[in-house]
Amino acid sequence: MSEQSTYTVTGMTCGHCEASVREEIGEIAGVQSVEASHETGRVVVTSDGPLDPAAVAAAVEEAGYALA
Ligand SMILES: [Cu+2]
Repeated sequence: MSEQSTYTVTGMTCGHCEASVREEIGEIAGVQSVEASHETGRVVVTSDGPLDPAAVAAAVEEAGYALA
């Protein structure tokens, strides 16, 4: 069973930003895939179970952005 969560990330302006966010969130245990759009700021994370919101926030910050 996989679970999907949607986040809003501020500060992404191009495909490189999207890739940074995808890479950092992708390192969280249990994450299967990450979609990110700089146009909408939406980040959709598919994982094999519930994610720790603090871990997601930390990963986004590590990439240089912030959760809205
Ligand atoms: Cu960018």
